[in-house]
Amino acid sequence: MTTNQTVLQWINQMKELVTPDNVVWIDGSEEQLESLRKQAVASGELKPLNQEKLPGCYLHNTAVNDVARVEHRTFICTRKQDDAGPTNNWMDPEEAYKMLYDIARGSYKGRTMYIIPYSMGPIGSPLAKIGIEVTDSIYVVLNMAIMTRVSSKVFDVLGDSNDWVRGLHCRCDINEEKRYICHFPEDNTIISVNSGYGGNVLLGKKCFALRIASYQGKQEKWMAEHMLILGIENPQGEVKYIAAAFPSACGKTNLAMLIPPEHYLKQGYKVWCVGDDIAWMRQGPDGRLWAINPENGFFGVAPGTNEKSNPNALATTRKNTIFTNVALNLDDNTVWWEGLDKNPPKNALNWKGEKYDPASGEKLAHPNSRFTAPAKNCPCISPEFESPQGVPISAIVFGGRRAKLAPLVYQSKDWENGVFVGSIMASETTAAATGAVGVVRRDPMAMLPFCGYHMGDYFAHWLEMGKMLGDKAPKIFHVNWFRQDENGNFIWPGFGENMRVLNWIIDRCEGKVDAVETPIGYLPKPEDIDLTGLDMSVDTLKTILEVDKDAWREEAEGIKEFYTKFGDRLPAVLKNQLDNLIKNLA
Ligand code: GTP
Ligand code: SPV
Ligand code: MN
Repeated sequence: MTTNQTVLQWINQMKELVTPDNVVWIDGSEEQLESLRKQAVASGELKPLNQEKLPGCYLHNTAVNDVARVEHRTFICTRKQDDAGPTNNWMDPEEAYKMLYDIARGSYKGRTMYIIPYSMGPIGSPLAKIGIEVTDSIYVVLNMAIMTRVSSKVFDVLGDSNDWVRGLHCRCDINEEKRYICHFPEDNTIISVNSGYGGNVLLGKKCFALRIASYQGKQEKWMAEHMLILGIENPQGEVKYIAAAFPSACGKTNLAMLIPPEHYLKQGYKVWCVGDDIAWMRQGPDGRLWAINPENGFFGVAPGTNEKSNPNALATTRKNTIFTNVALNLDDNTVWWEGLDKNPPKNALNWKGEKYDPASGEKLAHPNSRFTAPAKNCPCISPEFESPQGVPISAIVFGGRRAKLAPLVYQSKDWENGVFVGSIMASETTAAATGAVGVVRRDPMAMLPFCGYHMGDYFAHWLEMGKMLGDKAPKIFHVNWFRQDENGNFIWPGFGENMRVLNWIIDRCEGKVDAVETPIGYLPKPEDIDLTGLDMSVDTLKTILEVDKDAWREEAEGIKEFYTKFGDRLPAVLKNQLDNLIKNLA
């Protein structure tokens, strides 16, 4: 398939290491994928679903101990420990290679090695990059074929170049004690062993498109971010693009596929989805920041997805989709998850594949159950989705899951202040990673688990990008859809209604609306958030548009403590921003 020596040599080295019985090069053709689906069905790795209601759809169950990303077993292996920074687990590259090779050695015995050439981004786009993943899992091949552009054509683009990312995945025996997700940013390599869960094994996604790519972006002056990209078309047909970073399971897929409220639709507003999880952004020839979505599909959270919350996502999953760890309705061979509708199937298998006992009170689907669906299935996929130059970004939005404190929306004062706002982001943890759920933690730019180098240097890179972009830099905002009342109910209706906030953001970018200056940034005047058709009083809205100075002073103490982690690699600009915030709150 290729004569590229750097590829062939590495493949040979991997073959000698893992000693497969067979080797199959994946060319991305439908025939080849179809024959793999058949094999996976025969082995029980995939269950075919009701082909009338869900054509081309399958169900997969992971091992019970293997249902989410494992941050404590994820490593950045740089020669100098300090280059991985205080927020990453680190291992010496030599030691890591030795340990991983010991685990991987001979592990493909009796199995097939699949070699997957793929492009992150439209094949040949100046913003795209190439990877090759070697795996012994058909599930991984089939998911990669949805999530990335898998094709022998990537070798035409690659030519003789050595500029591609190596990825070795070995299922081994899914032993948690020997599970490692290791990144070697200094040699473009990823090794993942003993897992079969998406974020740990679809190596194009978090491992390459964020951890390795963030490091590449620092060297090459571009940005790899955990961001959705959406376009808002106004009634005049003009489209403005927003990139938004929220931590895992905090609403990126939902916002990216938003359907505007009725009265916006009537006026002619539309929202287009460019991406739901990752953005690669570079300064364009016109000086603005341009973004592509490097992925080709959605690996979305199933629970909570329904006809009301996200009809576009639901429609996207109605064909050619792989469901992972949802429940199987045995009556009609379809899938179900919490929040799909109010009628859980009585005759069903739960996400572990066990007969469901409705009296047990247990969940049918895993909270981190997911769908893998092709982007082109999405009813609102942007006409610019395949555009090699990407889309120009007008606004960058940070957001977290905060029951208290963070207001519905505010705008930073300028780029430097915006970088500060991103760097102090905090959010309640979710089921997307193993560990406690609902604990507030600092998650700068939603990149805490995904930055492939020292986060102090990452902040400095953001500041550099701002200097480079100058007055063409996007405006930076912060949102919080998750404020709760005393009874634990969400105050803001969220989902499609978030359009009302996006509209204020776009109006701010265009200088069309005023704002109130506060110590943390510019907040909307309550009357400037359109509440038409919404059962919400201005007084209620006001409660989520407040800056509680006492609470923020306490927050500032937490930020100060967090910042000490970065030592002298914390840019002075951010230290000054924090001092300023404290002064403004006094
Ligand atoms: P990853 O794929 O893990 O990166 O997640 P994500 O950021 O794409 O999150 P997603 O859109 O899948 O949403 C995760 C959960 O948050 C789902 O259960 C949603 O129902 C819920 N959610 C999303 N948007 C909103 C919102 O505006 N308000 C409320 N209350 N919940 C929301
Ligand atoms: C996330 O956890 O942010 C995801 C899912 O998007 S995973 O691919 O598992 O990382
Ligand atoms: Mn994500």
